[in-house]
Amino acid sequence: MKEDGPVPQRDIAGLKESVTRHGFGMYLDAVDSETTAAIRERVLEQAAAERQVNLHTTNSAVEPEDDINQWVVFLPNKGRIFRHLINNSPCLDIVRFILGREAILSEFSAHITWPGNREMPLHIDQWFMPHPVEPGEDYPRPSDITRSRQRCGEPRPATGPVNPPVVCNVMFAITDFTLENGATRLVPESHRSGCHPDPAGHYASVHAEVPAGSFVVWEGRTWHAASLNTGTGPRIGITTYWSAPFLRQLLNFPYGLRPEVATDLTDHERGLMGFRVWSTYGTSDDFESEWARPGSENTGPLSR
Ligand SMILES: O=C(O)CCC(=O)C(=O)O
Repeated sequence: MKEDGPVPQRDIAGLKESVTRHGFGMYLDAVDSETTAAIRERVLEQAAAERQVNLHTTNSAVEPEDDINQWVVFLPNKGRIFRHLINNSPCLDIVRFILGREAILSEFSAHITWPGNREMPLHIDQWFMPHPVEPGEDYPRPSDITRSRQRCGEPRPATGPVNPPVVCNVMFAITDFTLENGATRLVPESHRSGCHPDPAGHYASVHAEVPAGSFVVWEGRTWHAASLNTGTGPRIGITTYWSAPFLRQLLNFPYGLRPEVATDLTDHERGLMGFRVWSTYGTSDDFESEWARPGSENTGPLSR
């Protein structure tokens, strides 16, 4: 189904308007063609090698039927070239517009939709948020919330309060995104509905058709999914998924980065990846330190 939605653009003010109004937007020429080609080559090489040694990641942890789409996860460990994307100014600008200045990177992985894939169900990324309640009304226990037991409804603006976004996703198109190859589809204005799509429902959506080097950005409440790849080649999107600094990161960068990568990061990148203490949260020893530090540097048992 088709629906009116935003158009791809080069204007960051227009992009902000689009995200506010529709819940998503598309930004052209974010990455130059040479860098995009080098990133594409590295992703495809890594994806093939991971498949060959059976270390590849599919979506089957959350979608048991979907074993064709492939994720190349934890990109900073798999090539320095990927770090261009988290230093991309329009990306950081729109992330901070949506989440504020202290947003952190939560995931950084490539999603490859291969021809013959399964349809990904529409979903929202902040599925873990408890819904707003009336004073005195019982509330969802936050640690009991699951991806599948959710309040579903129509993608119309709610009549009462809804949660604000606490995450957002900037997905870089590393190949062209087309109707045929699995471009992300999104439901305009669903971010204001305060509910989740019904897995059995059919909703009007827009395919984010953009050339390689662009990005698609959606905020955490917007209904979206990768679509079917009926073409002949892979569609590659790199997701830089960002969150409020009080949320647990989807990828645990401070723990999972290879040591040679962690030491090569700039302070700016370390801050983005969650090494910086936020208002005492994320501290690893000393409440007054600005940075989390490895256990080897922390105080152990002392005696006088
Ligand atoms: O690959 C895509 O187009 C969308 C991926 C997605 O839905 C997600 O990362 O939440």
